[in-house]
Amino acid sequence: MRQVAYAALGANLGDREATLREAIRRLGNSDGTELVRVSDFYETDPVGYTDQPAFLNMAVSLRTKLSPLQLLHRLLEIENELGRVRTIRWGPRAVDLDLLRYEGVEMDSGELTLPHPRMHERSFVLVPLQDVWLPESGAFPWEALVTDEARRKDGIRSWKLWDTEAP
Ligand code: X6L
Ligand code: MG
Ligand code: MG
Repeated sequence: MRQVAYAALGANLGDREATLREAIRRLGNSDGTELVRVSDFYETDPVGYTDQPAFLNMAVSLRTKLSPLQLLHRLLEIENELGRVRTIRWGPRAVDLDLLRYEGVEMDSGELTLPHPRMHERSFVLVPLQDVWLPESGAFPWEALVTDEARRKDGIRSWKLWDTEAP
């Protein structure tokens, strides 16, 4: 049985697009895991710690037979493979892969909280997530938060469409 899960991706150092494409490729090639949808790319104003370069953000939906913790560990492994170095909290990073939701799972283990508790406060998560949301997950719960006004205020710019060799 494969479960649906959603992940958010971000990068603001180096060749952001190349890094995100490679992260998605590796995620789709992970054991027992297939991509379902890949969002467009968005360039976004930094949040939290604002004195850093703009991010590219995106999201994916996937089906996996990995458990939530196995999937989290795979995401962290890909971050490491692609050169993530953890320095200052909320600071610049080559790549960031966050697990947002995993079908049917609510948990808080210290290592992993599902669903992600603060995802709906962040347009850089919600806008791409809306692109990849699957009908079987029900109506998109944050529809009312994703407005042109919110996109403008939060500095979310369409950057590039996902084209070619999609999943
Ligand atoms: C007050 C205090 C308000 C903290 C917001 C929000 C902190 C988000 C951290 C916050 C606060 C975060 C990205 C980013 C980060 C990203 C963009 C974080 C972790 N990651 N900005 N800032 N995209 N645009 O992926 O999400 S740091
Ligand atoms: Mg993050
Ligand atoms: Mg992260």
